[in-house]
Amino acid sequence: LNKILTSKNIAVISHANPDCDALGSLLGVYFALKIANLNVYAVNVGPLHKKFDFLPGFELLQTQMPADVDLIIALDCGKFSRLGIERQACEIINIDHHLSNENYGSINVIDAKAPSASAVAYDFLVKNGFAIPKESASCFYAALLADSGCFCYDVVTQQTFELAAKLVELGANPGLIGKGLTQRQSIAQVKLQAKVFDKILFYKDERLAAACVSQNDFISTNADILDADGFADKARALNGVELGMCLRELDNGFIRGSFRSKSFVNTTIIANEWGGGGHYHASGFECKIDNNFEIDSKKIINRVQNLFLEQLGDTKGDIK
Ligand SMILES: [Mn+2]
Repeated sequence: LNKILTSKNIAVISHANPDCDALGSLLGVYFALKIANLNVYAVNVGPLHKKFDFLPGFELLQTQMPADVDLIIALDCGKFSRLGIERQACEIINIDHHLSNENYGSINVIDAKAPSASAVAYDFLVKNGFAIPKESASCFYAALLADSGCFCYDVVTQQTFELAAKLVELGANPGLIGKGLTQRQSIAQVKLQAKVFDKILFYKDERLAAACVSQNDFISTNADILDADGFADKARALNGVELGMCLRELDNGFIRGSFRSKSFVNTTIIANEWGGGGHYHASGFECKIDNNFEIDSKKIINRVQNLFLEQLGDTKGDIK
């Protein structure tokens, strides 16, 4: 606490390619420190997708780290390198819920059982006597809603709803935030989805579903890379599918892979294969393209099938 109160300029930051938990946790902490009269910057290296502009304070986000910062508070980020910034001389408070967190902070506040980084951040602020303004409550609620899969994941407990209720009491509007998060698709995104799911691939008795999105798919539907966010979730949502995956061809010669499992597959083990990471039910990686997207996708999917089977072996008789 002293570190926070004695710092002149604090940067609150979260991982590159931020999701709703990253930005919601970041902005929630930002507003709580702001009303405590601290000098604070909201920083994320981006890219910042406008679909998150329903979050209070979205317009305050800056993509460059200011030079005069003497404390960094990192949120929802398991690895220092994912913050996308240079090593700083100043101290870091690392607030997160990734099991794989590398404890890169001078203070590490990690709760791998928490449904969202915002839940950890909320506890941290309250324990240290900070007031939670309405804007923080809204941002924390949005982050909680997103990272709990709209309260559908196994991490959701009675405490999750108690936290949600508390955030609503503090001023979060569930209807507004829920619609902001789930009912603002662009037509380009829907067209991209139609195109990609028209050619979705199934393996292992249709328990593994793979959606592949090439640069050509993005261009022909006028969609951008972030419009494919959520495709792995949609693949997993299919009846009978245990593991949903999405491979995207980025415009810089890389592939981004995302994995989502329904119950027994530990997706962290799978993403680790390509140097990625994440959570039990959600993980991802990026790797350089060797040949071309089609050939590399096939290779990755083949490897995933084997990793899937290895985990299936551990749970024999457990699944349908
Ligand atoms: Mn998170």
